[in-house]
Amino acid sequence: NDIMENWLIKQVKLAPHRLALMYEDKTWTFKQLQDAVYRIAKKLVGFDKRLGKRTALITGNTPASYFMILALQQIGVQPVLLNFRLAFAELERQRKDAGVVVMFVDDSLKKQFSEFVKSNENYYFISEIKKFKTGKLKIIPTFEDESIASIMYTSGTTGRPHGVLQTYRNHFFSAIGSVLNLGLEADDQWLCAVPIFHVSGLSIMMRSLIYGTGVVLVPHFDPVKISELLATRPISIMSVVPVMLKRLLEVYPSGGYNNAFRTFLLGGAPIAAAILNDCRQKKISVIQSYGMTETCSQIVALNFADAPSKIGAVGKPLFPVEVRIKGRNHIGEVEVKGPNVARSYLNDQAGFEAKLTPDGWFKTGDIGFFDEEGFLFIKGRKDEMFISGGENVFPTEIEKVYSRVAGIKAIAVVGVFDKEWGQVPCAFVETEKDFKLKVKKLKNYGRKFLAHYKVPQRFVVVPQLPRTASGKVKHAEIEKLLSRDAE
Ligand code: S0N
Ligand code: MG
Ligand code: MG
Repeated sequence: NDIMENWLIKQVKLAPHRLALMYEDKTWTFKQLQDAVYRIAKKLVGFDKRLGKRTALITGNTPASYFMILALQQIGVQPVLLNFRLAFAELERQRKDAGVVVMFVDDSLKKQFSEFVKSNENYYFISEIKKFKTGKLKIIPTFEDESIASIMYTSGTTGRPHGVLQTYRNHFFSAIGSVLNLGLEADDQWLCAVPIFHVSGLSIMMRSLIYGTGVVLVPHFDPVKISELLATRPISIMSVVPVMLKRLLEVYPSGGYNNAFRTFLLGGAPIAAAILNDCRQKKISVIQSYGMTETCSQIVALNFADAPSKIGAVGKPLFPVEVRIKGRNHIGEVEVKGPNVARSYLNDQAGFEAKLTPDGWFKTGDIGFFDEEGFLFIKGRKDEMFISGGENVFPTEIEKVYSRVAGIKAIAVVGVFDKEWGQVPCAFVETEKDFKLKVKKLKNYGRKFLAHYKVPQRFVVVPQLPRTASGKVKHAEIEKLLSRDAE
C-alpha cells in the first residue's frame, strides 16, 4: 500500500499562487483554496463524532460543495456524493446503504430540500456549519493508495444501489491516463459544468489538484453563459455529455471560443454524427471518451484526428488501462483492468466480485468489439440499462415502482430514442381489464419515488409483453417492435 503526500498540501508547496478555482467573479489560488478548506475542516472537526467514517453530501456545483468534499478528505472522512436529481426515497436508500448518519446539502438546493433537511436533525445545509464550534485541526498528511477518496452510487440490474469505492490510487491513475492523452499546459483551465457528484465532475477537481491547474466551476448548465465564458476566458478544456454539446452548438458565438481552448472532452454517452459534423465545420475539437463510475472516469478515448475515419468508435484504451473482449475477432462484453478501476462496492464485496472475471477483470456490462487497428466500438448492453442525458437508467428500478400500482399487471421499461436526451424511458404495460390508464397521474406517481429523468415519458398498453419460456420479459424484443413502428 503506497503512500503519497496529501495532494492539497503538495500542490500548495508546488504552486501556491496558481489559480485553483474560479466561480463567477471570484478566484482562489491553491493557497487560498487550502485556507478555505481548512476553515471548513476545523468546523467539521469541532462538530463532533457523528460525522463518522463517512458523511453524505448532496452537492451543487458551488465552491461550498467543492470545499466540503476536500475538507472531508483532509480530515480522513469519506465523502458519499449523492445526486440531487434523485427522489428523497432514492437518496434515503443510498444514505442508509452507506451507513451514513450526517448529511450536508448544498444551499443552492434550498428550495428542493428545505423540508427534507428540516425533518431530520442530522441533515444540514452547508451554510449551517458556521454555527458549529471550531475544533482542533488534524489534517491527514498522506493519501494512501487504498484509502477512499470518494463514494458514488450506481444502480444495477437488480435495482439495488451500489456505492462505488473510489480510492486515491484510482483517481491518481485516472488523472495520469487523461493527461498523457490530452497534454498539459501550466495555465490550463478546465470548465466544470458536469455535476461534481458524478466522476465526470469530481475528476476535474482531482486532476486540478494533481496537475496544479485551474477549475472554472459553473453552478448549472446555462449554455449562453458558458459560451460566453468559453469565448472570453482562457479556458482550455470542458467536459460535456452529448446534450450539453448539442445545446452549446446552438448558441455558438460568432467569434468562436478563446484562443486557449483546446477541446471538449465528451463522455457519458455516444454522440450523434450530426453533432460531430457540426463541430468539424466550426473547427471545434471533440475528444470522445468512454468510462464509468467504477473506472473513475475515462478509460478509452478517441482523438479528434482519428474521429472521421472511426465514426462510432469510442477510441483506444488510455495508457494505464487494458481493455479486452472475450473471444477472438468477436463482439462481446467489454472487460477492463487497471489501476483506476475500483476494487469494491461499499458493503458489497460479493456484488462487486460478481462483476469480476476469474482472472480479475471488471465486466462493464457493455457489448463491443475492437477493429483491426485497435479501436473500441460499443454496440449495446448486456442488461437493459440505457442512458438519458448522461444519466444511467436501470429499467428494473422503474418497473419495481410501477408494479405496485393497482391495475398494472406487468410493466417493462425500455429506453427509446429522443432528440434531446439521446434516450428516454418508455413503459409498456399489461393492465387489468377495467384499468383506465391516466398518464398524468402515473407520471406524478413515479415522480414521488424516482428522479424525474427516470419517469417514463410514454405509457403504452399492450395485450401481452413478449416473454421467454420461463416468463421473463424480453426487453430487446420490445425495442425491436418499437423500431419497426418507427419505420
Ligand atoms: C444535461 C443536464 C445539465 C441537463 O440538466 P438541466 O438542463 O440543468 O435540467 P434541470 O434544469 O435540472 O431540469 C430541467 C428538466 O430536464 C430534466 N432533466 C434533467 N436532466 C435530465 C436527464 N439527464 N435526462 C432527462 N431529463 C433530464 C429534468 O428532470 C427537468 O424536467 P422536469 O421539469 O420535468 O423535472 C444534466 O442532465 C446533466 O448534468 N447531465 C450530465 C450528467 C453527467 O455528467 N453524466 C456523466 C456520468 N458519467 C460519468 O461520470 C462517467 C464518465 C465520465 O467520467 C465523463 C463523462 C463526461 C465527460 C467526461 C467524463 C470523464 O471521463 O472525465
Ligand atoms: Mg436538519
Ligand atoms: Mg434487468
